[in-house]
Amino acid sequence: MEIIKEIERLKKERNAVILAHNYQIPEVQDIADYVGDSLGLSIQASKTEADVIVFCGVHFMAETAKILSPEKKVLLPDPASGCPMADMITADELRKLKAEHPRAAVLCYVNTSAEVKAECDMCCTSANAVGIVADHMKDNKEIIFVPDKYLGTFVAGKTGRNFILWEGYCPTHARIMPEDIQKQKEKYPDAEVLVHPECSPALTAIADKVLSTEGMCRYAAASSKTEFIIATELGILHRMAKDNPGKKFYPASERAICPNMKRTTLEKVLWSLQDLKHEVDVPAEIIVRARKCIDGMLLSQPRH
Ligand code: CIZ
Ligand code: SF4
Repeated sequence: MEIIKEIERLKKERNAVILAHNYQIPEVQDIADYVGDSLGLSIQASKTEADVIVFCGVHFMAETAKILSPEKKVLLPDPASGCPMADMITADELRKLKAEHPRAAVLCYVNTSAEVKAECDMCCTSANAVGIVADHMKDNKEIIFVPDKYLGTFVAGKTGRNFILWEGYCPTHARIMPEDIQKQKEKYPDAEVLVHPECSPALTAIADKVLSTEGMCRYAAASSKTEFIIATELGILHRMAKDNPGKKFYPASERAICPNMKRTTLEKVLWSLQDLKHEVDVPAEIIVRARKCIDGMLLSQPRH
């Protein structure tokens, strides 16, 4: 295809790398240099030698890449690709919550703006949240966890801790209902049910395994089972099927589509490389403050 050739040519000319999240559309995943979760993408962003990072994901992920590589140009092919969950808490709201709990340590999910991260002590992804709390926050008597109340509830349960939670959630994962899983279980009784911790407790309760997207990919590859019902954003199914020929992956719900993740198209990736747009910038002072908790996130290995 002409467009793919042109993307490849411009990528070389610009010395660019294309990073794509697991929830991106198949065509975008297929032209990316690396496909992964926000932890993996952040690691790639931190060690790339490219001058330009085309980030096929949502805004907070591109901001994280910029914080890790401030000297690089970080581009978001569609500037309107936001994350409604990340938008559910502002830095002002977090400062107010901190003032109400002055002794609490603050842990944020990576799905937050750079400004919110600048207010936090630690940052986690769904792949390493349990490990960060168990290994690095043992001595913190009070912990504020923002913004995902479902991930927070899940991690609190796993670690036996009590968190001060925020009322945030992912609208895409919240659309998956327990009855969707029941229906798929009736159709595919031998399938294992893998549920993302952004789903509600009603779903994590009926899961065979609760895993981040990378955790799901690793688990499915290693499992002797051949059928899986997947309760997360549908984009992951492309990668799972591609990496595991012979195994079958069924969506828990056809409704689990993140409109923001689907905004990135091949055309927009091409335009992004042609025009060097849309650049994501983070103020220097925020970079310094947010960097500390992101560095901690990168050092903590995934634990499922
Ligand atoms: O951390 C990420 O990339 C997200 C949003 C989900 C996951 O579990 O990988
Ligand atoms: Fe945000 Fe949910 Fe979309 Fe992920 S799937 S980017 S958490 S809205």
